[in-house]
Amino acid sequence: MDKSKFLDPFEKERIEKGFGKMDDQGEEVTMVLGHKDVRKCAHNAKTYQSGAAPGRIVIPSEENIRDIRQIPFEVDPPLHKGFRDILDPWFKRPLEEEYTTKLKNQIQSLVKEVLKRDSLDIVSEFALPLQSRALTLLLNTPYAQAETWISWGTHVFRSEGSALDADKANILYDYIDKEIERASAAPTDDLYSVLLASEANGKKLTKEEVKGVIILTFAGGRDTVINAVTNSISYFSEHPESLERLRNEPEILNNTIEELIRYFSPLTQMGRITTEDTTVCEHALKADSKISLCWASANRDANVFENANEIVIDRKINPHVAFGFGTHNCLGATHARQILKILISTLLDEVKSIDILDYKENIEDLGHFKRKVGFDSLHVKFNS
Ligand code: HEM
Ligand code: EMZ
Repeated sequence: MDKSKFLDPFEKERIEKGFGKMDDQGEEVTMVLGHKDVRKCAHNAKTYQSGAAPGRIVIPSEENIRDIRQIPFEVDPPLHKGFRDILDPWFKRPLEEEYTTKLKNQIQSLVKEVLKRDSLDIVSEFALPLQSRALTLLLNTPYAQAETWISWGTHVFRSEGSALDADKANILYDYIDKEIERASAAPTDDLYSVLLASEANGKKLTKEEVKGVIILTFAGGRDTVINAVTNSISYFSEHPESLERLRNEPEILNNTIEELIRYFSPLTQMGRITTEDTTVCEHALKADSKISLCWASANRDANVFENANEIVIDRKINPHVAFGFGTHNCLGATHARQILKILISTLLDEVKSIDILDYKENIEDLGHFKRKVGFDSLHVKFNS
């Protein structure tokens, strides 16, 4: 009963100091661990900026594998808002009925297909195809494109055994360049075409900027969604009583989804660069230092969450920061929430129980801290 247990490695430092330290390829990172401090720093884009060199705020830093700025993720206010104004309405489309119906069809047919199997790997044979197929709806591109994306594996910049993989990143960049040329020559109603025709901050988006947005939809929405789906399956396989309760009390489903996202926190942390000498948790930092906003730690802060290390499926007040906080809050959150909502509803209808047959944990190595973030593989059998 412990496969869906995700321990909090940050507790001691969070309580004793409020911050932790890690090394990222030779650069020291000060990790902000408490809920209040994380929100405070996320709110202060002036002192803690996102728009440093492309790739620098990601941990591990992606400076060596890309020089294209991801938009709006690596853009600071006030320009950031110009991009969000065009992106926000597009990323709310998952609430539309037509979108929901298509997503439901995709997920229901996937679940029906795997119900017939004696064993399957949730990561590569369920969560990855689910994520890739759903992304065709978010980008409004042909369904068949998902096959190409599935062939890239669970992370577009990383391959098993090597943290960052420039060759792999180039496959994605070449693909996106071709798609941008295609949309530019013959526009459709996909996200590429819409962005190519859009203005932000009084200027038409360049192809480079469109590329920066699209890279982010592939990179940011990939392992996060895969981990959220896989970890949720691990939880329900060990907690059939929660499936039963949700069948009887469907009104708590939204609370359950927020709680699973809080508990699993699929994106552990994100960096910022200090623009001036400053103090974080009474710790002095020079300008141009790297801090991280550790969402996963903030989400276990006992000052904010009662029984923080338990999954409380009907948790009422849940100000988690798993989707970030403030300016850069997750643009894909509506899509991710819809995926989980439809997935869990489908499990309630179709699945009685899930047996875990075999698994390999995915442990993030943050130097002093080791954090389980998901699974490299999770073999299960669904029982109808
Ligand atoms: C931003 C988490 C799914 C696209 C963020 C941030 C977090 C996050 C913590 C804040 C980063 C920061 O402050 O620097 C997650 C989690 C997901 C998820 C936990 C799934 C459970 C997605 C999906 C997409 C997406 C599906 C799109 C395909 C973005 C974008 C931003 C962002 C574009 C940047 C927003 C901005 O800078 O204004 N996400 N994400 N995310 N996410 Fe997600
Ligand atoms: C970046 C990041 C976005 C980064 C909101 O998070 O997600 C990471 O998985 C990617 O590696 O490039 O997109």
